[in-house]
Amino acid sequence: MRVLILGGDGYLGWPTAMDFAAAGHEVMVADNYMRRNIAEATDSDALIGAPCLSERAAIFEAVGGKPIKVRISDLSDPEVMFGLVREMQPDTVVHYAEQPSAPYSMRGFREARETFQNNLDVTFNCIWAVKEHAPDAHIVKLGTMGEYGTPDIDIEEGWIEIEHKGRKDTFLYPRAAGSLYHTTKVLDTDLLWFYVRTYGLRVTDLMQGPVYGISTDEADLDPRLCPNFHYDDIFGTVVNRFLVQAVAGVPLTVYGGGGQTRGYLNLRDTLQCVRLAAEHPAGPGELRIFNQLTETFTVNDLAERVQQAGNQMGLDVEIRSIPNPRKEKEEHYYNPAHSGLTELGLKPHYMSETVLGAMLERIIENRDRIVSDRIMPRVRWS
Ligand code: USQ
Repeated sequence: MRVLILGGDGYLGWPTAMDFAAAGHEVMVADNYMRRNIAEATDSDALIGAPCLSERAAIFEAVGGKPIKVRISDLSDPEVMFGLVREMQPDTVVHYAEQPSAPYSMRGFREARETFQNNLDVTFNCIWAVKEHAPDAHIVKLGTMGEYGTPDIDIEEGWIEIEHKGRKDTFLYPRAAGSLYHTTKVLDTDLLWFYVRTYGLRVTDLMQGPVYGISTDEADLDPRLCPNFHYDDIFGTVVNRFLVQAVAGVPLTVYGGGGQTRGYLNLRDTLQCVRLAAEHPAGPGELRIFNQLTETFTVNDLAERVQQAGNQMGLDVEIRSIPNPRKEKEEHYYNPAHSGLTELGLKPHYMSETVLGAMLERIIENRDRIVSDRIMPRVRWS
């Protein structure tokens, strides 16, 4: 397949590009370095520095033997997006090109507006570029489990049948996101659904939980191919943060009561899910939605697992609840369906002590680069 990856410099975008290329697909990545720029502006640089995209592509070609084409350009500009799709004629467009941080989107008006404009503009341009120039292409869009929020009923895979006054119909599952960032993904889903049902586009929307991990088959070929591993309060996801805190000797930052439950997955499983979705595309006029997670944990469960893995390696890991900077339920029901990707062939890599131990080893190798000031939350929801 010809695969165009929007947001190919990100924590998920770059490993995804290498995974598709290694599997023999023709890959082009596009990115405007928004995450790098925000990381620099907010003093949130990743633990291990990643070379620029063209350097990473050259390193990957040298050690992995597969080319990845690179475009540094702003996909919120319709001319750029249209030009890329017209020129490449992709079979699949993987869309990651969004500002992905919930805390950044809640920092203030400028950051909220930047998140809102970028995320919606890129999705809108992607839809129109495909509709005009490659209408058979399959869009694989990264959504988030956070679109659903934490309702007091089971979470279905995207859709729900509702019976009302004796009649039934199927609707998008109700959404109630907990940050402006997550809300932009709700709006993306609605936009995609409108264009799918009106123009017969083919779309898979992946509702993904927080991802953890640092290792993939291709990233392990050379340390310079490592994904952007963040531990700061802006871009770091909770498991990655806890592991760095364990190494830095900082008590694990459980926000509030720690009963917040989410569906987690290993970075390796993100790659599997996206490729499975791409290699088994949605049909014309179909908005297919998968819940992309493999296990659910409370924040307290995660802290205990990291503590255990750390203790096994001789680290003295403390857990400490701190006031929750976010507005979210700290005790709630959580039961999301997630069978769709398993039915397509997903083989999960679960969060074992071995997996956490291997991540800790990698972090210990880079412990001199940890900046403790990036760890405590700097953004409050109110
Ligand atoms: N949390 C802590 N302590 C920390 C960091 C986080 O207790 O030091 C808690 C949060 O309050 C939250 C949970 O851990 O309840 C998950 O937080 P997170 O920062 O790992 O995840 P989140 O901000 O929701 O966002 C991340 C990605 C985002 C993706 C989302 C999936 O950054 O791009 O969409 O995970 S989900 O959470 O299912 O919406």
